[in-house]
Amino acid sequence: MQISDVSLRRSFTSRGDATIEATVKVGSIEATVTAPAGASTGEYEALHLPSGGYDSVLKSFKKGMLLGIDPLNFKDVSDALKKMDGTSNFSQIGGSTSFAISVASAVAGARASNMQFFETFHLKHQMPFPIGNVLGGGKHAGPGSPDIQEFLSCPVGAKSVFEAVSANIAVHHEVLKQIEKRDPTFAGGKGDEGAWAANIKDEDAIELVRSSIDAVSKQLGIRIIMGLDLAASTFYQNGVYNYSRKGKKLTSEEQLGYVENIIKKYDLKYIEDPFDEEDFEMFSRLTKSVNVMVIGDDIFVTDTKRLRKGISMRAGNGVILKVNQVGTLYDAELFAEEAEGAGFMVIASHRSGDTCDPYLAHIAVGVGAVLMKSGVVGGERISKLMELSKINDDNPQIALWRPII
Ligand code: 2PG
Ligand code: MG
Repeated sequence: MQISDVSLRRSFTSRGDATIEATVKVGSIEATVTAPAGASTGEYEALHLPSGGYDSVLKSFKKGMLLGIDPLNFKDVSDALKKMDGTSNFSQIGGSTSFAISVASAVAGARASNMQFFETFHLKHQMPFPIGNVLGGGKHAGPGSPDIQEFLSCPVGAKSVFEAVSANIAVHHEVLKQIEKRDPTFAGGKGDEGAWAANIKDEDAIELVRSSIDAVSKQLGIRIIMGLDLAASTFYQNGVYNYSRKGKKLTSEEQLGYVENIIKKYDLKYIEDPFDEEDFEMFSRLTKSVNVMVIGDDIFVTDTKRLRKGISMRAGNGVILKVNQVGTLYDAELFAEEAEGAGFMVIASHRSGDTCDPYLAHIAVGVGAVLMKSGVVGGERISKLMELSKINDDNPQIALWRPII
């Protein structure tokens, strides 16, 4: 089986960012994939698009380097893309091009072999629970919204993915009700990922989401845990955490105390990026002092080298995996393998600017993720959630993760 053709087109993400769509052909079978794009990007991520955009991608794109490769050989496809690009961060062809070709090759290869895409991964498969943001702020919403980027809900007591997705949607609806009760003039705005974008301060928002989750959990009789993605690098400026929307500045030491305090006070079980992406030390201290999921996104950027440093310092106990941060499925799979080998949990994640492609669900199951972070509502989020639910229904032999928190 060989890649017989590759073509590129320009496209857009759900936020309207320019992006790349790739079609890979394997004989008469083909697959088309469009790359997502983040807003709260880590310093060390692959570059989404070169500054010259699509035209400059086309100048560096050499399709001949991919023809004849086995589309299911993640490594050969990755090596060819890296050779074509020639830089360490895909700054010539763009991480978007690399992502789209890498994923489309595997999807086309799976189709040509009558396999499901998730089956082409080499790690132990697992059915993750969906985790999604019901209220948002930071770089995903306007200046009146909280400094904290994501207020997350995860129904770990659900018996199926469908039940979990339904519970998260119920929480999303409950959050709207509670926002409207506080602010009858709320115009119903949402941020980039479909989470409510309300004019509310961080702690009031935590309290509101906490009470919404508790109400739905009680009503449905399902355990639902709450989490936050602070995306703290986005407001770490000149050595302090600058919560500018509520006029508060915290030193690193104070930030640690603040995070420990809200974890305890609101029974949070999941904390992502509570510190700046360079502060491995603080990640490590928090992981020692609390018994919750401490997850690194911008700190690791799906990069195995940065992860190794994190593992040696126990800077967290889980990682976000975003294929477009590193550029290829091969590198993302190595990253997941390294994380799992060290006992770190893997959370496969969407991007704030995403597409209606459903493939994240297969990546999540394929790498044995414990959670799939993909929002709650919106076409580009629902496509992934329903694909995960379908994989769950069609493959009862793949067990749902058993939460350890
Ligand atoms: C994150 C992501 C996805 P972005 O920080 O975890 O929610 O946001 O894609 O903007 O980096
Ligand atoms: Mg994040």
